[in-house]
Amino acid sequence: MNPAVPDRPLIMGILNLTPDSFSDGGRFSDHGEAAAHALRMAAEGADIIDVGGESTRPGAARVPAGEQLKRVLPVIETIRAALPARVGISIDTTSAEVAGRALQAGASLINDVSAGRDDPGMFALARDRKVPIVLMHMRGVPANMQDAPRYADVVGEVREFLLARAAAAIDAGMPKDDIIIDPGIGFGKNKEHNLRLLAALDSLVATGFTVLLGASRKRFMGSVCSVEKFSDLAGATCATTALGVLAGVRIFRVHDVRANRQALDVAWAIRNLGNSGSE
Ligand code: HH2
Repeated sequence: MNPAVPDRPLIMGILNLTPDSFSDGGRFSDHGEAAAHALRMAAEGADIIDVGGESTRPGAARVPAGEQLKRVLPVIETIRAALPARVGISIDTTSAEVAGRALQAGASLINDVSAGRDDPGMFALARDRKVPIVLMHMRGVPANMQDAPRYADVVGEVREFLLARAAAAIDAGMPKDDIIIDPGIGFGKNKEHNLRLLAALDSLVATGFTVLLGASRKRFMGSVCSVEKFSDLAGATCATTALGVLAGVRIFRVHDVRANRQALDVAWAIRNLGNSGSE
């Protein structure tokens, strides 16, 4: 199945190979531990494992391609050999060099939080290797993105940005079906911006592109629920997954796979009810 045009919603389990990710930093810096976590997420119902070697938390510093490769390549090779064939691997990077080597090692999807703006070679790589790419909205860069972000119309501006980046990918020769768009929850947005985007997911779905949602354990939900520990936000994340399924979102990037799989399956069953009454 092409993850860019799935026939049902998918769970993407997060595997952060970074010492400083904001909710699970440092947990999986050992390769064996990381591989075991990937297998556990697959057993809990992940359809894709998203492997990243660079944190994008607010204020995070850039990680050179060589260091990202040292972190991600051995793990991708190990998990590709061990994961069931139905489970895909995506590479979370804005570097075409890292993405290219990750594809060689067994990844089959590129997750680019810069939407192809960091590296001019990214669209050509995805086109030539015939793999789907996630294009995410971000205002600013991780180092400064949370410095009082402002929008006149957050939903409209995010949608226009994503359509422009999708058009750039298509101009570079990518097929429409290989493009996935993502509102970039938490990337240069305050709590109200994030909530407005979650309330308007259907307007992104209406663009006709497959939509990915990455709300998992994000800081604004901690403030909504008065929860301080990121790892206590599985329930909050499940609420966004259920809403997203009903709005037509097709990929959910999450830390807590088992809980979100349940939220997804129940919401999907509800979405698929016919209009034929109560029998
Ligand atoms: N969020 C994060 C990282 N990558 N990719 C997409 N497509 N969408 C997202 O919302 C997204 C993403 C940040 O979350 P996390 O992986 O928990 O933290 P970190 O970037 O610190 O590793």
